[in-house]
Amino acid sequence: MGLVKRGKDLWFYEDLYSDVTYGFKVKRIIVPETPTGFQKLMILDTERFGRVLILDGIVQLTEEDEGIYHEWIGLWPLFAPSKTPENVLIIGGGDGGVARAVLRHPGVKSVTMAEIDRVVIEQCRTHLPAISAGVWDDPRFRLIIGDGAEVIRKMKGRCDVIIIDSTDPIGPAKSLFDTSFYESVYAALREGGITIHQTGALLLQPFEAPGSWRQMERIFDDVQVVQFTNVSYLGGPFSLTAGSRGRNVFKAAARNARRNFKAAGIRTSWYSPDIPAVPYPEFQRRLEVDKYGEEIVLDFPLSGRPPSRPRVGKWSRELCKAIGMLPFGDPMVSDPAWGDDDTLVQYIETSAINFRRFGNTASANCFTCARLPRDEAAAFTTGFFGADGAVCWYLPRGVFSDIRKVRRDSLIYRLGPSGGPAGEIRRPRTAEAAEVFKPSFRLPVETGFAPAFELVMDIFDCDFDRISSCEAVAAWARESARGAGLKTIGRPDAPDFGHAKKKTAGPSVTQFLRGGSNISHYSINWLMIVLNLVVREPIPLRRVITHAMDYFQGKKAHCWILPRGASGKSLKEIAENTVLFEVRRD
Ligand code: AG3
Repeated sequence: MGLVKRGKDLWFYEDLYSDVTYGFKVKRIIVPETPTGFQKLMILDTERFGRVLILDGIVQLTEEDEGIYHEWIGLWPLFAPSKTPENVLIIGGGDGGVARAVLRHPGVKSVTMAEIDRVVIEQCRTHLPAISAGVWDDPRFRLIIGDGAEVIRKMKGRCDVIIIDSTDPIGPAKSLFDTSFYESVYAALREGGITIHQTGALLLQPFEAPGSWRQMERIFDDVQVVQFTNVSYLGGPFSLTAGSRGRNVFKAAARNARRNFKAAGIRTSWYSPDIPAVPYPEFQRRLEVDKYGEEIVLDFPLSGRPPSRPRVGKWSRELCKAIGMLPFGDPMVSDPAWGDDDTLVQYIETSAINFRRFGNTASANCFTCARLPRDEAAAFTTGFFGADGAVCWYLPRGVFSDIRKVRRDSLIYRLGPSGGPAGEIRRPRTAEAAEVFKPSFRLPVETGFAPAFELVMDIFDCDFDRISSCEAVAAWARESARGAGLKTIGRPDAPDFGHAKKKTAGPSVTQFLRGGSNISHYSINWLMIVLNLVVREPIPLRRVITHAMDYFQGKKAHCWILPRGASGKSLKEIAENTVLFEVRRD
């Protein structure tokens, strides 16, 4: 929204979220919105907050409360380690606020700042001089105008602390949230070194801190979230995520901070070692979860006439209520002219629910990137269609640990009266990727075991740009179908639900295919994607999987092959035809 006139007053409204905003009255425009070549910069003057720096419509700092953010991000990593850090690297931070906080510490010997946007520095020096408070002339300070991602690659093992003072991962800062960037940050740290960066408002950006935590946990030896609240970053609890090189760096952080702070003898306004800036326990729990999605797939025979399309639509609406998820957009249904029995896809809050019919077998699935009331979803669905019994697959999706845990948690069972498993529980057969990729490997549709099959892929450590853009995921769906020799119908549907802004897990895409099937995608947590492809024909498995991994630049994938529409077969045979395997791309 930006600047808005209200009567004779001028107001500013922040644009970060599509459904909630932060607004204040403007006294004077100091620098009207100006493109810098990297982003749009604006500086306003206000009665309440003093001057305010805004980049791409998002408040970066206000004179009134900038000290909270700058002291915490600048001083927490200086006081947490046992030894005083001497060499500090700041990525971004063009307003100079972080450098000011860091240089207050007399033990710091050098501060290098790599800022990509010269205009931010110039404008802040002119119009917000108190933020940097003369750091530019400090002999310990060195400025590099350039891309932080490149600067850091040349700094192997030289930094004690690396502070990434960036905007959110939606503008020029995007590349700073890549796994390869974190790898170079780790390489640039000395043993015992710490890096820290902002990871957004914990409630309003619920996937950002957990995503970053998960990504950093794979690279750094320890990870810690620092939580604080200020006025200018809307949404209450705000997070900084820190990573260390060395195992026990954060263990004694609180004790070290008290001692080091005292020894440094500096006065602060907002930072204090006596404030334990740990996340609320609820956030800590969310950070530590290892599973980012749950899916239940149900195959059940239909008795009597197949359900009409409106009835399937009713199922999707009512299922949303039963599992407590909001539907997004309208359900998409296949057209009989496509030679399809019936397919319906309904996007929901964090992913989607699907219904497919293969003759008189129905196959439904319900996938959420949050908690799924699995048994309720199963009981509701079979009850709704009057099915008597079903074969169920419960798939833990987006599990970051190894394939053994994925197998242990993947369940194949028959549905009991209350919606839970009845009788025996089987697990998928695990295989080596090499076996599945052999020309002699037979898919369930090739052996005649089932009329269709589903290929499920969870791909990790993906390229942020590809998984966070609707256009990019739509292009994947199109290319992937073409590469597999599948005939697409219409265009991929990749609606923008404001994924990065609202409480969804990421962009989704659905591409209908001729013959009653589709491919779909949801990205989770800014770093992984989950893909499903349901087809009736054989596909070149290896080509499809490696294409997806190359396209999203994922390093590892957990894949399942599930027979679909074979509910009449024994559970043992179904489990034998359900294959779980891991693929790596180094
Ligand atoms: N950079 C962090 C701005 C965070 C705004 N994001 C948000 N509210 N989710 C601040 C730069 C100050 N040196």
